[in-house]
Amino acid sequence: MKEKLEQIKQEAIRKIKEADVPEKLNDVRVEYLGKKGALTAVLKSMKDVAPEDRPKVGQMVNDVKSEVEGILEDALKTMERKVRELQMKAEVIDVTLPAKKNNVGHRHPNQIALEEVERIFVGMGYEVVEGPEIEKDYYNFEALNIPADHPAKDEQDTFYISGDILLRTQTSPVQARVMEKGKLPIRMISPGRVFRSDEVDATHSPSFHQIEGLVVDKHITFADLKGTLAEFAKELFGEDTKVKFRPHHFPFTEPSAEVDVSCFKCKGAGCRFCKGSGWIEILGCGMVHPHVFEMCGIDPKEYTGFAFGVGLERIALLKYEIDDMRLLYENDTRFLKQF
Ligand code: 2NM
Repeated sequence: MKEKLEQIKQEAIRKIKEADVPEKLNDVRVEYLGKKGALTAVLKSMKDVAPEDRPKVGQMVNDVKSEVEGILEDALKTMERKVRELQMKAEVIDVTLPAKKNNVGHRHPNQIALEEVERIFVGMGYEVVEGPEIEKDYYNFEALNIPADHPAKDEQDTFYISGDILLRTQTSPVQARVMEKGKLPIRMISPGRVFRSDEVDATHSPSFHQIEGLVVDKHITFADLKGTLAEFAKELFGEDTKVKFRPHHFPFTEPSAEVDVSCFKCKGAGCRFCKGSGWIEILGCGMVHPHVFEMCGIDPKEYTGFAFGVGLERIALLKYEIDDMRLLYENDTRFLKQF
């Protein structure tokens, strides 16, 4: 019996030494110490041992059992320590290595230009109001005095979603909605994305951004419009910037004008930037058409107002001297990180 126990013990120790993963140690535990294990089997076979020898043999079996258990526990601890050591080695951080370059995001040139324009008008007491990009024909055209047969309404120029639902071609529908609410006076700008069925080139895109402004109050005159836009141009392009109003036509304003600013590059002498003229066109404007007021429930005998619209991309291209609008949409970080 003694030899048999010794043999079992040596066998168990050999297998413990051979084990290279915790699972294998567990297999050894089951094989020798488990319910159906080799040592348990010896205990069960005690009935064949002479009664007077049983305490001694029982003691022997239990000694081997606890010895194997002890070796097994030690082996498991050693194995866990080794695994941990390997893990520590693998996870070691070399604090002397040079740091990875962290690319910090920043504002898109359109966003920089937008925030600049917003800052100027908010400083003059204007509210920034946004509205839906998907609009009703009514707010995009009818309420703004754009008749059904106007060329702007042509499917060639406007993206229609269904009969009377379209992608807004300007942000003035936001202003029609504000006027319709009837809270006066109004001093607002509405920046946002607009859509026109244009071919892509250096100065056109089917989707671009506009900032439109609107002031409605009693006694608002064209002089207020001129003063406001002259101040805006100075803040945006520099204190010595001059403005020039040229008569124009828009359906929603009467009278209407286009505004040029003196070229901020050559100060009006003429250069590549202003195509030699000394002037750069930046916006459209006018006095709100009485019919627009009527459509929006405002009495044009009591109230007057002015409105204007600027293209955000146009401002960004001018301010940052970019010569192709497509650069603003391609999201090439080599280009964008310059701003
Ligand atoms: C422009 C030019 C002229 C304009 C008109 C209105 C409204 F809602 F009051 F009728 N909002 N914006 C307007 C006037 C826009 O963009 C070149």
